[in-house]
Amino acid sequence: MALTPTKKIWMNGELVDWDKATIHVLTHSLHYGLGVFEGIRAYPASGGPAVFRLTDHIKRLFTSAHVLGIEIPYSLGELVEASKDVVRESGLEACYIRPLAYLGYGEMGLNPIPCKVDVAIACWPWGAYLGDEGIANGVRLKVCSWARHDPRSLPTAAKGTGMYVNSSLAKVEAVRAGYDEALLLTTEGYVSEGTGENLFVVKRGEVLTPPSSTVGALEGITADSVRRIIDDLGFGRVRETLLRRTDLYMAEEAFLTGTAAEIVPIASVDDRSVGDGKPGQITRAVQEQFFKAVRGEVGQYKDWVERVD
Ligand code: PPE
Repeated sequence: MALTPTKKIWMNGELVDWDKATIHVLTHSLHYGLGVFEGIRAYPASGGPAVFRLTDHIKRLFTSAHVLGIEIPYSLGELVEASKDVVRESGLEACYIRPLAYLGYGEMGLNPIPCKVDVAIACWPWGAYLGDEGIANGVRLKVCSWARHDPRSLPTAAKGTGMYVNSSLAKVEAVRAGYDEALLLTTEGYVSEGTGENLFVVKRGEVLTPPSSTVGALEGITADSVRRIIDDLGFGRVRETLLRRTDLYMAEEAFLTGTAAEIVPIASVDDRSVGDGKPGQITRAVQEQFFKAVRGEVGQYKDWVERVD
């Protein structure tokens, strides 16, 4: 998805011009993929742009770094404020925010211990990640041949940059085959997640999701919000359970959740329609409440909305 530049990018404590936010080709993370990042969205709210669960996202950035042994040379509060600065500088009402901590220039070789850690935060306008049509009518998924990387090989709990090779391989396979998104299974054949989204299924009226740590899925902040919304709307507590691909074929409803993707109904999996192939009642209700919540329009979720001004 093509980028639309904004004015400034925060780099190691300073706001630099978009075009000047460059790095050396011998930047360590570019070679070995050891870095951590976040994806966060700001939405228009009364009183200016509001960042959805900003502090929780920055907390996860620190957790990912902790898991991967990367020491971020800033505090949580500093990166929260820096993210707000970037949004404010952009003048945008709605945008996607990308904090990134990576191993910088100066060392080579696989031992990352001596490397310095650099931090950047950018933002840009980003429309519907899986398309407006996808949000409205659902996306077509394909179970791909690449298994989700095993938690014994890579710490799937961390949002690490290099781990996304797995997602990119899956995405390319699905897109080339004419689908909107890939669904990754574990090496044991259980449903894990999309390339950048968690997954929910409705079966016999009950909302189910795979247990993240078992299936190597990221613990999504959108998924966490959605679980609370589902419970509060009276659809019951979401139950964590292992799912097979056939559970999706037989589901009444299914949807994906993620910061970039937001809430996206699944119309079909492997060319089998999910339910009647149209967004279901629970999916619709969750979408509606989520899009209100992110704009600060639901009183009980106002703590999720962190205003920039
Ligand atoms: N699983 C994966 C693998 C993942 O990357 C994401 C976010 C999620 C689940 C959902 O997590 P959360 O955003 O906290 O609800 N993927 C980010 C990266 C997308 C990209 O293309 O880059 C995102 O949505 O920002």
